Amino acid sequence: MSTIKGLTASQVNYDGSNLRVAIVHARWNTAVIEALVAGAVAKLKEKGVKESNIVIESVPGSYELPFAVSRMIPGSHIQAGSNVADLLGGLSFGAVSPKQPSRTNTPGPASGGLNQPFDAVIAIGVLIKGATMHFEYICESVSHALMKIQLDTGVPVIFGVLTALTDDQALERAGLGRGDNKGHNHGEDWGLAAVEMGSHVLLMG
Ligand code: DLZ
Repeated sequence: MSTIKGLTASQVNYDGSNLRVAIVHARWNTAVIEALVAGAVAKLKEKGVKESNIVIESVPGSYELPFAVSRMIPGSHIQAGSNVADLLGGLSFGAVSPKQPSRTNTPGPASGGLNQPFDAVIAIGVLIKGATMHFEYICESVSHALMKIQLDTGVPVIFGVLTALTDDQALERAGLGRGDNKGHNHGEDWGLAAVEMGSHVLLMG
C-alpha cells in the first residue's frame, strides 16, 4: 500500500436521476477549472443525474463563489443560466429572479426548469499561492462562507476549491500533472459527493 490517503467509495450506490445539481465555478486558472468541471459533470452523469438537471454558472474568481452559490439556493433563484450542454459554448453568470417557492422534497421525475431549486451545489475554484497574502485571505473567507451557506440553508455545498501552493499541485489535483504522475481529478470526487449528499437531503426531506 503506497498511501492511506484519499476517499473510500461509498457502499451505497446512490441514484442521481431525481437530483438537480448546480456547479458554480471561478474562471481564474481556467485550464485546471475546465478539467475539474468536466470531472464533476462526468461523475454526476455516471450516477444518473440528467444533463438537463445540471446547471453550470461562472464567476470571475473564487472570492465570488459564496455570493453566487447563495443566489442559487432557494430564496434567491437563478432565472437564466446554462445547462451542461452550454459548457462548451461559453459560460455566463445568469440574472437572478425574485424569490420562488421551495420545492417539496418528494422523489419523482426530475423537472428541468432552471427555476427549480437544487439538491446540491458544487463550488469550484482554483487558488494558487502568489507572492502576497491574497491567497490566505481568499482561502479563509471562501471556505468559511461556503460552509455557512450550507449550514444556514440545508442545501449541501460541495467544497470544490483547490488551495494549491504551486501550479503543479493544482494540475495534479485535476488529473493534469506534468510529470509521470498525472494525479487524480478531484472534480470526480466532488460530483460523487454532490450525488451522495443531495440524495440524503432528498430522502430525509
Ligand atoms: C485576485 C486573485 C488572485 C491573486 N488569485 C486568484 C486565484 O488564484 N484564484 C482565483 O479563483 N481567484 C483569484 N483572484 C481573484 C479573486 O478571487 C477575486 O475574483 C477578485 O479579488 C475580485 O473580487
